[in-house]
Amino acid sequence: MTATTPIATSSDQDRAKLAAGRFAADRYCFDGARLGLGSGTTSHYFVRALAEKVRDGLQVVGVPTSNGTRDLALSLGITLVDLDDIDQLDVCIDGPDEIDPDGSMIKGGGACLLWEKLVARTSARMVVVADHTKAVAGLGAFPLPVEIVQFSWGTTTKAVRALLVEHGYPADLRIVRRERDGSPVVTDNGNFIIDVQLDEARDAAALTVELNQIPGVVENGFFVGIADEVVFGWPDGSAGAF
Ligand code: ABF
Repeated sequence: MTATTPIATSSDQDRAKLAAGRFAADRYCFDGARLGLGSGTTSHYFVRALAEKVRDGLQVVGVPTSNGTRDLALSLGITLVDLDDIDQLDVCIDGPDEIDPDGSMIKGGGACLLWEKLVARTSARMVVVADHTKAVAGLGAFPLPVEIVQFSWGTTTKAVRALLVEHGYPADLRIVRRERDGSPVVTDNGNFIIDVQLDEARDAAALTVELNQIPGVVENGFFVGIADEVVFGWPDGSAGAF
């Protein structure tokens, strides 16, 4: 029986995230599992619940999707491996910023989308862990993160805008380079993030391919056709897989 050490939660959303993370650790982690470890607070609730099982003797290895998740997993005693050293992960557990009824997502609010998509794509199953607020009828209210190289980032941003105009979005749609404390956010890969306010993302499947064809674009936050299952958590502590 896993002793569940209480994790302080402060809000309905936090309680829902905790429920989703714990549910995923119980449902998808087995002895010998090779796991993709997501980034963001919901994924980190999963990592903490997984660590309790590891302390109880569960044998797993993990591949982190960010330096932050790497540091958390190592601090909790979870064995990490390099993605290049294994042919495939059994399951990746990661969280969205938005997820629609088809399982398409916007991710990257935490600026970790590149490793997240690489790890998700190298996993036999991709399981999304989300609190109840992440479910949307259609993507786009959350700004779409696009990871771009620092060199000539303004030129790349103009090319992104031109592509979106070709797709029928307004020429003045809001695109901003993400900053924190007045400085540009730099990803774990040394790149910038621009956030694109689409409002209503009508064509995520096409854009997720076309955006990456723009010189200077490294990856985008549309995750289409990647999620296999979704675990939603609710503030009352309940959770379920769909
Ligand atoms: C990361 O976690 C990001 O892709 C996504 O933006 C974020 C979701 O964060 P949280 O679980 O904290 O809501 O995976």
